Amino acid sequence: MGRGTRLLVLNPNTTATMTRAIAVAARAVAQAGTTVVARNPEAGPASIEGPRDQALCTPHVLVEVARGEREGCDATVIACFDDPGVEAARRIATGPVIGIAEAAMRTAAVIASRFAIVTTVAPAVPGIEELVARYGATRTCVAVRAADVPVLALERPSAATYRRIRDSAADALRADRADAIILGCAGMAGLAPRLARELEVPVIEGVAAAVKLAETLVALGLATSKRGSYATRAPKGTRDAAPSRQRAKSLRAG
Ligand code: 5HY
Repeated sequence: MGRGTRLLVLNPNTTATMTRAIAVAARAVAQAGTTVVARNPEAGPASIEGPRDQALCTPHVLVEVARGEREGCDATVIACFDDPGVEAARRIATGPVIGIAEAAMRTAAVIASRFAIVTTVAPAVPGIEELVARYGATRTCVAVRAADVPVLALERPSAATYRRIRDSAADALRADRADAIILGCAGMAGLAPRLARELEVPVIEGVAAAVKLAETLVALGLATSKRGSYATRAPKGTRDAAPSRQRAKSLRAG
């Protein structure tokens, strides 16, 4: 048997306990032969709750994607529901790069003609709505609702936190006539089985969906196309940033 698939599962925020929870969710569904390398950057926002956090985490996401590829990872999962840096990462990576929001939306579209996304806080909603449009899901995604739960409150969700998420999902089923629910935060991964049981509808969790999609792409021998928008060859030579000391000197020299 050849070596199994090696997946980088990258939590873009810097909360290591959340990275560990994401690793548990990824390993729960990964095939026996798949190695999950779960990581987060050393620098960047502790949680990503809106466009500014997303911008701040992106450079660190790219550094970790490049590192994972150097270490032989076959594919990368970016485990944050804003899919931060996915497009840019595809321009530097050779293996597939999968955001959990895209994996969840494409999976949901196969099993439901109407699905809703329940995420954390209101500032996260516009960015997710942009992803809905980018992934061509404006017709199938009938709502993006914030449960008003901070990302880091999901670390040890209280009964009240769980209830907020469940009630937002119930509202989407009733008021938005959704037929399925997507959990709009990697930190909600552990809640999927209970929510599915209580709501009695399919609950799609992005980390799991992305891990299985990554395994499928690798098994099919499919990697990011290096033509067109994901081409890696820069039209001109690129230069690494000079060490800051040297840069300061050259600036002083004028
Ligand atoms: C996530 N933030 O999955 C997103 C969810 C959100 O730190 N991990 C984060 O609220 O956008």
